[in-house]
Amino acid sequence: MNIQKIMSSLEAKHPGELEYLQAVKEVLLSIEDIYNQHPEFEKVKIIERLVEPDRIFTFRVTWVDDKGEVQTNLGYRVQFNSAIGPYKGGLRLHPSVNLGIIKFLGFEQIFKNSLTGLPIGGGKGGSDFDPKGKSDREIMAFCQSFMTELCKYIGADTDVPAGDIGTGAREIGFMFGQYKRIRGVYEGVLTGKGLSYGGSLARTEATGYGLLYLTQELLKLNGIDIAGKTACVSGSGNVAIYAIEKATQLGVKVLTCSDSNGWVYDPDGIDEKKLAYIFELKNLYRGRIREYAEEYGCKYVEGGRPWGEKCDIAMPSATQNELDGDDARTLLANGCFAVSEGANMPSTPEAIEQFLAAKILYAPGKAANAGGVSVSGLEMTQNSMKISWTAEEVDQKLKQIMHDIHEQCTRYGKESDSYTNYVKGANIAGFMKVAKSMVEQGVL
Ligand code: NDP
Ligand code: 2IT
Repeated sequence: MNIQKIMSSLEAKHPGELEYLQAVKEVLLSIEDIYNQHPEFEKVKIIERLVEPDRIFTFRVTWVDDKGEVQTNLGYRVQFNSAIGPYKGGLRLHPSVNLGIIKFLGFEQIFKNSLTGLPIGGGKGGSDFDPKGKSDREIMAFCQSFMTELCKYIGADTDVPAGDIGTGAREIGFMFGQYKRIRGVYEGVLTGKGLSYGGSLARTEATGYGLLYLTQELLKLNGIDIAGKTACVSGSGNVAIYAIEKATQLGVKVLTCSDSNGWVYDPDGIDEKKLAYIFELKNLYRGRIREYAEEYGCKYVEGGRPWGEKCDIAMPSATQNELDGDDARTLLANGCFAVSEGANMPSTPEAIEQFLAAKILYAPGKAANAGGVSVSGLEMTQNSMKISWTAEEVDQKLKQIMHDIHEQCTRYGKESDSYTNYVKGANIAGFMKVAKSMVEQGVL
């Protein structure tokens, strides 16, 4: 594999799609050796086919705001790869959304979904719509308009979207209603649905809980008990909230969380009661994390990220490239020995280099945050079978999946000095299954 040649060709074809190019390069560097040992992959040009999505839909989303003004946003759905199952991946609603971001997320999703062991391919979508400050009616108007176009391309056995940044239970509900209304079918076309209309128990908690299950495995393998450790978390959304909840249940003291305006440091730890406050603040009042610091009298820092605080474990759970080389050096200097990623691609390539060079325990998002899409896969199964499992059953299956993901990472990521490179492990394990399926299905 000539990585330089492939990357230059992609850079020429897709200039400016920086996050997508970053995600592709990381995977290629990880799989290079194993790819070169499999001439059957090169023979049918697996890499050249894998890095380009099967298809991309971009569309206009027009809706009317509360002042009666017409607003127009851009909508996207990238169907990246369906070698092992229907396209599957979330919908991001954030003003920063562009094609490069949706493509990076869709590309990552291929390998993550493969790692789960479930039959789901890779896709992603979203819009540059900003849900902040919008009324419920405006959110509904946007979601209905978005789905009016999206419904042409998705279906329970073809492409199954879900939540991501800015898309939670409220948005999924509005979108599901509109899909049903237009297509006239009641099917599991979205996951993360409400419990009264086909959602799975434990899906809301799944990404955060799964993150902790994987982190626990990481530490256990090295003979470290997670109880009694300190952690810094970024974000205060779906992933961060349930990561903090499970961490606290496991005896970890979580010192920080954040939003796009700033971060809080609570030396006493964010306990269940304080977490309930954050949940209401974020999901009911849609307020700012600054209010937590006012409520509990602790430190609030406007702007920036919490990586300067001393902790044992860092769990970036907000967005991509939120932890850079300098942050990584600071974390390491402060004794941080484990980083597990709740967000997708939160660490920059330079930060990852630092973690791997220091040989700390580092679990990339593809492995660490796969719990969300795993329970989405289980939601699809329950919808197909027209049954619902108990929360305990789903949680048990989630634990098993995270355990298996960890095992696959160690299988493919163990280096000669017995250090486990989870980046390599996750990328290779995810890639092998997809590549083999593509070979067996012929040149398409
Ligand atoms: P939410 O919208 O629920 O929460 C996102 C959190 O991150 C908010 O606190 C938000 O702050 C903050 N944030 C978002 N964008 C930025 C930014 N550009 N700069 C600083 N802070 C930011 O999203 P999720 O919790 O669902 O997603 C968080 C991450 O986890 C994303 O990377 C997502 O792709 C990933 N992920 C999500 C899964 C899921 O099931 N939901 C599954 C696997 C991964 P504010 O409110 O101020 O915008
Ligand atoms: O990044 C992710 O894995 C998600 N946003 C969840 C995707 C899903 O289909 O549940």
